[in-house]
Amino acid sequence: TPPVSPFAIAFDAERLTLSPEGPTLTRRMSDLEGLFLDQSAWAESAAGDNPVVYTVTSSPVPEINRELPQSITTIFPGATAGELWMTKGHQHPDHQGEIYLALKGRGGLLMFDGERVEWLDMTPGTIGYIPPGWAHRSVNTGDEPYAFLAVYPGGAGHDYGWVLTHGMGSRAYLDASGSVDLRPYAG
Ligand code: PAN
Ligand code: ZN
Repeated sequence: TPPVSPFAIAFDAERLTLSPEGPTLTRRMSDLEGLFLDQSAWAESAAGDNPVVYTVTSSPVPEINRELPQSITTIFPGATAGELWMTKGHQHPDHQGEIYLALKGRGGLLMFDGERVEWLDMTPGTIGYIPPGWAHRSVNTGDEPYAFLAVYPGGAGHDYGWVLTHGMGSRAYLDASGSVDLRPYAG
């Protein structure tokens, strides 16, 4: 494959769109099987109105070695049996690092290396660094959509099975005062 030529992407910070734009992915509740602690609340929601939990809009940079793709994830506000809406979460098979930049709303970047858990509060302007070997999941902690830019090595790949096997170390809820309440993963 010949390398991509240099090009500019117009980013609309209000509408969170990229132009030119690559593929867009929509994750509904039914795509998040086995991830929420309360499986029956998940099943009821997935079989019911099956809401869109998040979207991922990519730039047209290919996901191959040496390229540096970007994407914008938008997580809608919500909770399933109290557990805040979130991305599936994944590990990069060869443990490549990644950079996130929060754009809109309020969120968190939950990371787990199999033993240690880290949580970064993400508000517009926060750069979250994901070091090699840390599985990562994003969470909307606010009451409006939470959006962030991700930049990652094109050959990184996405291992979703790792999270199903190892979990993410913690789960994110809100306490009575509206602060993030991280609970042991369980289940
Ligand atoms: C991000 C994520 C994106 C969606 O672009 O892929 O936020 O999360 P899941 O892939 O866990 O569903 C990234 O970390 N790319 O490597
Ligand atoms: Zn990643």
